[in-house]
Amino acid sequence: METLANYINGEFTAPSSRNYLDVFEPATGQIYAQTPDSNSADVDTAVQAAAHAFGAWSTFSANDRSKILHAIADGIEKRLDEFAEFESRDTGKPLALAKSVDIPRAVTNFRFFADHILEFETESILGGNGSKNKIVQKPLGVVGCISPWNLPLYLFSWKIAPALAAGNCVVGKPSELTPYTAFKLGTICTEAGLPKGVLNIVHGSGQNTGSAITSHSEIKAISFTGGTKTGETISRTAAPQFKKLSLELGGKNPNIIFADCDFDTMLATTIKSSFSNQGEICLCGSRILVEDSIYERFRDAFVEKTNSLIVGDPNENNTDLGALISKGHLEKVLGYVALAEKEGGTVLTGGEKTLVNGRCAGGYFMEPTIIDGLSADCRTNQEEIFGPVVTLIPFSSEAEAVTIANSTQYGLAATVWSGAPEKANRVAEQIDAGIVWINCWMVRDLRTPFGGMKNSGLGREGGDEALRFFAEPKNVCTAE
Ligand code: TXE
Repeated sequence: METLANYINGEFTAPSSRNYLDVFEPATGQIYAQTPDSNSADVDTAVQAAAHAFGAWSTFSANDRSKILHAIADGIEKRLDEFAEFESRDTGKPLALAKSVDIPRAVTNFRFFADHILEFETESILGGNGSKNKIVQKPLGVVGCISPWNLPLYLFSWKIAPALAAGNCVVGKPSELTPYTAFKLGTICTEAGLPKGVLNIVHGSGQNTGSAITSHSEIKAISFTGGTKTGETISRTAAPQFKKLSLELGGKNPNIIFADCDFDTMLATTIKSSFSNQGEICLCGSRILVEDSIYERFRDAFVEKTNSLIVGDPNENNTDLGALISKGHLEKVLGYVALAEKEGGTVLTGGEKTLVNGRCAGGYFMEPTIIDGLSADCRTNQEEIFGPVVTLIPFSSEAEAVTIANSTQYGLAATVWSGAPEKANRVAEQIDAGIVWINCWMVRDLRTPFGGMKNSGLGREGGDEALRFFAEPKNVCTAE
C-alpha cells in the first residue's frame, strides 16, 4: 500500500506525528493508500518554509513567475492520462470525465494565471490635486488554500495558480478524501523549477490540518472551497486575525425552464447539469423549475433520458455516472431520498443504491434520481444534497419562478432556458446568484468573477478578482 507524504520546502516528508488516514477508492470501497494527518507542528514547518521562500519569490518578475507556472502546466499536461487515472481512482468519477474536464482544466488554470499576471496592472499612477499617487499591488506573503474532494486538482490549482502568480507563497491542503493528485503535483513543481518553499502541500483532516492552517497567525489569507458549515467555522477562526477570506461554499441551484426554449438542447444540457460528476459539482442544478404548460412533456422526456444513463465502473468508456465519494456521503444522499418521500415527494426514477458487479461490487454507486411533488420550501428543496438527485417543481409565471429560485439560503448559480432573450435576461437579473447561465451550463470564461451570494460564499475567484484577492494595494502619495 502506498504511503503519501507532505511536500514541504521542496521535500517529501512524513507527518511529525506519524499519524495517517486511510484513502479509499470509492468505486471499489477498498483502501489503497495512507495519507498524512498532519498537525499544527507540520503546518508551522510549512509556514516557516513559505515565509522564508517569500523573500525571493516576491521579487521574481511577473515574467519569471509566469514561465514557471507554464512549466507546471506542461508537466501536468505531459502526464494527463496518468493524472486522470489518479483522479478517477480517488473520486470515483468516470475516467473519461477526469481526462476531458478535471485534468485539462487544472492545466488551463496554471496557464491562464501564468498569462493573466502579465496583463494585470500591478502599478498605477494617479496625478493631479498637487500630488502624485503611486499605487502598487503587493503580494500578501504566506496564504492558505483549502480545497474539497469533488474536483480535486481542478479546484486546488484554481486557488494556488493565482496565489503563486501574484507573488505569494502557499500552504495548501487538498481534501483528505482525495489527496493523490495534489501529492503528485509536488514532483511536477520541483521539475518545473519552482523554488523550494514557494508551494507547500500539507495533507490531513479538516479538524487537524485545516484548522491549523486557518488559525496560523502568519497566514495572511485563506481561500477555501467546501461546505457552508465549514466556511462558517473558518470565518470564526480567521476573522479575529483579520485574515482575508475567499469562501466558495454550497449551492441549491435552480434551473428555470420556460416553455419557449429549444427543448432538445435544454434536455440534453439539463441531463448534464443534473448528473455530471454524480451531481457532485457545486454548480449542478438541483431544483428544476419547469413552466407548467410543458411540465408533463419535460418530466417524461427527462425521466426517459435519465433511465438510459449508465452507472458503472469509472474505467469503462460508456459509464455516465461513477461512484459517490464515500460510504458516508452515499448514505447521506440516500437519506435525502427517504426524507423526500416522507415530505410527500414521488420518486419518478432512481432513489436506490446501484450494485455494480465485478471489481466494483463494494463501490458507492447510486441511481440518478428524479423526485417531484414537493413544496418549494421543504427540506429536500432547501438543503444541498450534493449527489445525483434532482427535484422537479412546476411554475406558472415569471414572477413565481424567480420567487422559488430565490427561496433558499444559497445563491451560487442558476440556469435560464428560454427562446426570448429579453425575458431570459430579465429573469437572470432578478436571480440572486453569482452566475446565471442563459441557454447553456458550465460555460466558463476564466476572466469573469466566480463565486456565490448569500450563504454560497464570500468574495469572487477568477481573473483580476483572484489576483486582487491575493494582493494588498498600497498607495504612496508624494507632494508635487
Ligand atoms: O466539505 P468540507 P466535505 C459541500 C457538500 C458536501 C459538504 C461536505 O454539501 O456534502 O460540503 O463535504 C477542509 N478548518 N461541498 O466534508 O468538510 C476539508 O478537509 C479548515 C460543496 O468535503 O467543507 C477539505 O479540505 N478546513 C463544495 C475542505 O475543507 C477544514 C465541494 C472541504 O471540506 C475544516 C465539496 C476546518 N474546520 C463539498 N473542516 C463546493 N461548493 O464546491 C474541513 N476542512
